[in-house]
Amino acid sequence: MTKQWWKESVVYQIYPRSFNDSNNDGIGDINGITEKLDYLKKLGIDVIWLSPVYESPNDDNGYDISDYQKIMKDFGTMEDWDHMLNEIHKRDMKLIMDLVINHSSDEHHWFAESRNSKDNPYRDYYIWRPGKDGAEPNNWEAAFGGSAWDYNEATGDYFLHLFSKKQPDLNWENPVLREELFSMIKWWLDKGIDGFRMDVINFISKDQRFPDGEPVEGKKYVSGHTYFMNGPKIHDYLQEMNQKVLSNYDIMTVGEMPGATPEEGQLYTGKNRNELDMVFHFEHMDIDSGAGGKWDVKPWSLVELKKILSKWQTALEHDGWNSLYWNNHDQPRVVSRFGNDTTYRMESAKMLATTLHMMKGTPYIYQGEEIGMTNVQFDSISDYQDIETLNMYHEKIKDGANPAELMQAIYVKSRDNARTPMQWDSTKHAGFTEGTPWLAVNPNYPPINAEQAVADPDSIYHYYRQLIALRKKHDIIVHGSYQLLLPDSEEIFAYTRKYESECLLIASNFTANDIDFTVPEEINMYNEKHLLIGNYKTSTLYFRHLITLKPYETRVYYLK
Ligand code: TEU
Ligand code: CA
Repeated sequence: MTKQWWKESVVYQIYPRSFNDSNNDGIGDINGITEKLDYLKKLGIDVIWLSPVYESPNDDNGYDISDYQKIMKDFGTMEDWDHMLNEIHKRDMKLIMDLVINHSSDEHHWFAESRNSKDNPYRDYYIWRPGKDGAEPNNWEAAFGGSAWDYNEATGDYFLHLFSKKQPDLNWENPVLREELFSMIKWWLDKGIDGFRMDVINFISKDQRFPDGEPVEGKKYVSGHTYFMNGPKIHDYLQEMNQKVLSNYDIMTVGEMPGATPEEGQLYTGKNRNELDMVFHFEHMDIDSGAGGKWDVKPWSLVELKKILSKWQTALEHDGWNSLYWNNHDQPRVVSRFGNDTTYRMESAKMLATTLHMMKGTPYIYQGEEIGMTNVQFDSISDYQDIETLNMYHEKIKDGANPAELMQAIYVKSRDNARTPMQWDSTKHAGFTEGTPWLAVNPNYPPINAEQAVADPDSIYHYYRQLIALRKKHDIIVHGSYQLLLPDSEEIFAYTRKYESECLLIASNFTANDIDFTVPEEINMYNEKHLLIGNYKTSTLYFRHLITLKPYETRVYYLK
């Protein structure tokens, strides 16, 4: 394996609660993952990213950790985890764990101590500030609604929580806290894992003045992002973590970075920066959000999507590295969001996969994406479980919002779209559990499930297998330079990749209509031309200057 093996890898994200339930309590678990490792190996993935399985009260489904070195009972035991890691490594796959160290759970013993008294040894593990004019220290809004500060009787002051009030932010200014976290990180690495995905890692450094955010007419609480996103000491902290721990292991690290720009992305991942290997940015995940934020759904533009992804391809072209993703446990299903989850579900899922996997960077597949799982539309808000969705709904209903309109926004954007149980087969609850699933299975599972996909050679699953296999076979996919074509087209996403004497031409139709694609002149300088992969059987194997792309058709031509 080369030192930077993660540049050639494909990562598969597992959201354990919804992946596979081995003991029929309705909750996915670690032994359920181990049961499905051969399915993942057959898909061809190299690395598994496992969302949190640590002890947690589940206020935010495990992103609120109460013991970083214990396994949540719902998911099994540390022995189950050790067995899973061993089975993953036996299959020549790797495991990265989810590191949630911007905040802990309020049920972590550190916080229980910290809130006890102002002179408690753990006091400065968290961020405490006195109130101002009888109210919170500033006007920041928490991601899950309300103020980002909560009052604590015992000490008569407030603690910061950028997410839920049960997720108090850790105080990274405190070197003792940093050392505690570094030794926990080392403990997991010494257990043999292969790296980390780091949760909102670019939030850990806050402007210590904690100034008010920009006021917004009619809003009591507003964004404080300016004062904690890519904060003043973020690079110091990441370089310290790298120097003291990460650099001593052959691992991969990917930082989840809401609000990161390509320039910052280069600072986080540049080869001489000694920070992280790659980042998840969010720019392409915000293109269907209006001025009112995530729930203010607006039509998205392909021109804007191409501009954003191309900007990141170019910015990290020579130094730094991209992660490539459409989906994760926080985002709606891409075939429903940017494709067509009815008439052209199969074609558009394959087109989206091709468009992403042929770019430069490490591709991430989120569980169920490889079989074209779609968004869900539950009848009532009581069918939903996600804290972000529920808090938004109840807050807006209090403000007089129309329930039906809120449900429409929830259908498009709720995180529960990604969290309905993995659809394994057409038996009850899609084979996810023989109990009652913690969150209902999407009712469209009878035709959309892994068993059907593995049996159908034309399935999205087998198409993903081909894409992954191509990445292993052609260096140009990993190392080739990227060049966008037709930047102003709202129908076609076309680009080239070039490497030594080779070129790939990728052309994807993002519409439900036949669209003509004029092949760029420069292509004629190549003698050898053939179709590398396409999602229509009838894709021609040879060139013409004018190609008519069918609805959601994608083609990758190999040129030399
Ligand atoms: O998400 C960080 C984040 O920015 C989320 O607020 C995300 O943008 C939002 O949910 C999209 O609607 C990470 C985890 O991925 C998420 O599951 C956690 O809820 C959050 O941090 C707090 O740990
Ligand atoms: Ca279970």
